[in-house]
Amino acid sequence: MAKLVEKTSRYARSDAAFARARKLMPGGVNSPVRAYRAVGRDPVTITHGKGAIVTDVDGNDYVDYVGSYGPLILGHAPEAVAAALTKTIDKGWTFGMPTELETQLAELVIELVPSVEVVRFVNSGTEAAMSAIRLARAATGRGKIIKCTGCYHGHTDALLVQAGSGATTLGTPSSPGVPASLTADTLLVPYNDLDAVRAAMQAHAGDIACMAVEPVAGNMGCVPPAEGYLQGLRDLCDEFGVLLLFDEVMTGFRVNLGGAQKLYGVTPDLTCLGKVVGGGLPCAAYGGREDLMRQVSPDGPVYQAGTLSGNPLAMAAGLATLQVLRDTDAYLSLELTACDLATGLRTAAAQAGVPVQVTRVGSMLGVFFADAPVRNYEQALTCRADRFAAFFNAMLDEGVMLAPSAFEAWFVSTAHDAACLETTLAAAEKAFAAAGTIR
Ligand code: HOZ
Repeated sequence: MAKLVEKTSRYARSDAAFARARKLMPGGVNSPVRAYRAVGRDPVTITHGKGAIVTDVDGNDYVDYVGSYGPLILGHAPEAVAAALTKTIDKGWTFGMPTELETQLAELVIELVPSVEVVRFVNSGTEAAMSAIRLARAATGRGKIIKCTGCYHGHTDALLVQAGSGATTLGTPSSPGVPASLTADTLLVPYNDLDAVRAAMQAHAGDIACMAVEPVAGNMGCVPPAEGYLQGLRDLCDEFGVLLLFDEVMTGFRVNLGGAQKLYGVTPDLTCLGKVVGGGLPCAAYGGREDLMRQVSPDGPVYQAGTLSGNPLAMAAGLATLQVLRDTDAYLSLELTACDLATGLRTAAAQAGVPVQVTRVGSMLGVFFADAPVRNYEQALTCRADRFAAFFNAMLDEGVMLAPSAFEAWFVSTAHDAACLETTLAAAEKAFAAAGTIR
């Protein structure tokens, strides 16, 4: 189909492909932010990816920092994962019966993630967060939860309140269709604000099941925790008998082999994992203290299930990915590349005279078009989305693929090499200049 389209522009075949898709699916996509509306254009349509590069239907190559929104820490189609998938697929790919691959991945996750003593695999981060909250409520016998504005824990009803990611990008941080009764027990606090958490816990003492937080916020751009914030949350939770839930869907195996909890030395009661844990296949997990996790069905009464949960392909991809991360110097290489990228971006922005705040934790980055440091959602919202849009479009034209949102993180993979950085920073010089023309 794509080959029949006459090439009138760099994106002609993508435009044709998307016109067809738009007739068939809401916004032409299967996840809203992919529609590029926040950057004022239609998306390119991808044919394949290898290493750090994705290629579109027009044959354009891009250095990719989307990385499927986080899972692809080894880049696209890494050999170790491809080999594991090939080996597994020949044996069948779903049984609705236990396999040894599930046990192997469970063993590795439990070995690597400090808080996880027992784990349950699910299919998406949304499912993991929803299930962990249900467990927290059941275990405490309490109904209320605390979440931070701008944090995103998937699109389940009770958590889709002042949510980051696509919800913020598209201007619907709290969605219609979510009854007020389902969010009445969700208390909101600003990220990085311990006083607000204390006040909420005092005001609702004895009623709060858990405090849910992204230990590094990655869905309002990348916002690192202030020094002492995560330990402060741990202490407050202990003081008020509230469970601490780290949503490490984005940070798990990304900022450190043991996740943000290992990096910052703070152990939550429950942890959600996703993205890297499935090596790019639909897979997520929740886990934590054994006494809590044993309350999950069938060991306990807290019901949660899934036909494709723990399916062999996802388990094999996750296992192969984690083994590479464990057995190589991947995190050193990620750290060096991401550090050079962040430094280069700051330099390029300064040369263009455009104020930006470049944030970074390991291989997660944020570029805020803002004058002052960003520590929470309110501050993230002050960033110049119009300048981001100009920057994004110029980067795309220069062969660099970013998430089409000022509120998503950039992800570096082990496949990003010096040539990728050179391309990126050369593009960034032009793109910051383009952003600077927006007054
Ligand atoms: N958690 C993902 C990154 N914010 C969501 C990506 C999406 O909404 O498609």
